[in-house]
Amino acid sequence: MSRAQFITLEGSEGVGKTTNLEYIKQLLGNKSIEYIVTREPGGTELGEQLRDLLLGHKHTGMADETELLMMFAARSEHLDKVIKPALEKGQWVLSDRFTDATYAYQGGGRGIEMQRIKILEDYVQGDCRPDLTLLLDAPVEVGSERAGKRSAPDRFEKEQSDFFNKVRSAYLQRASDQPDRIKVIDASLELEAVKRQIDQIMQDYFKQLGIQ
Ligand code: Z5A
Repeated sequence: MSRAQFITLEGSEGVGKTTNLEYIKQLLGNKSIEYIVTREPGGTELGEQLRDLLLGHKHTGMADETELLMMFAARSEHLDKVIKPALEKGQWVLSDRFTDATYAYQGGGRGIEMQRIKILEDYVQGDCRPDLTLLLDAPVEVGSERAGKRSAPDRFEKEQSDFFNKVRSAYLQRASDQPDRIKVIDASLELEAVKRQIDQIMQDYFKQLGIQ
């Protein structure tokens, strides 16, 4: 049996990460794979408190570097308390966002040098990286419309479309740089068509790992 896998879901706001996470859980369940589901920023008590500070409107003028460091502070706790222990126990980890989001939002969106993010990634994570990343991609207007229908905007959702276009480009650039790990899914399609793409990727992945 292969070692436990670390899978992440990425994409800009409202593309359908949370919705499709449920579908991936089903696919793992069908293979009797033990897994945990988590999210970033968050996933631990401290991480969820940092999430509230990051997404809430109390600190609207937060410096970009502060935002970056808080993302990695939450991630450090998440790795230590949740992700690494689960993987060590043989449980797969399914995370709604991880470090690709930092490259996309703080790097692409805020304009922080990617090299600085890489230094923090290496420092905080050591050699821990996701094994597979599903990038749900859709034009910014599609995600904003879906997210808008759902709830009041958080501190990130208040950003303008220019910001989200930069986020999307940074994600797509990473996918083009790391095609073996990051699989791009056309999330602008209706939900059933999105699920079919996810199913194909996951079945190929199971096959690659020798999971019947
Ligand atoms: N952030 C960061 O800046 N740096 C970092 O390092 C990390 C995060 C880790 C929180 O993320 C914020 O943190 C995020 C980036 C930043 N801010 N933004 N923007 P989050 O994941 O909690 O927030 P989010 O991106 O806004 O995700 P979301 O709100 O949970 O959206 P989603 O999960 O992608 O979408 P959804 O809730 O599954 O779907 C939205 C609606 O669309 C819902 O009504 C669905 O029923 C509907 N939907 C879904 N798929 C479809 C299709 N295919 N057709 C039609 N309708 C659909």
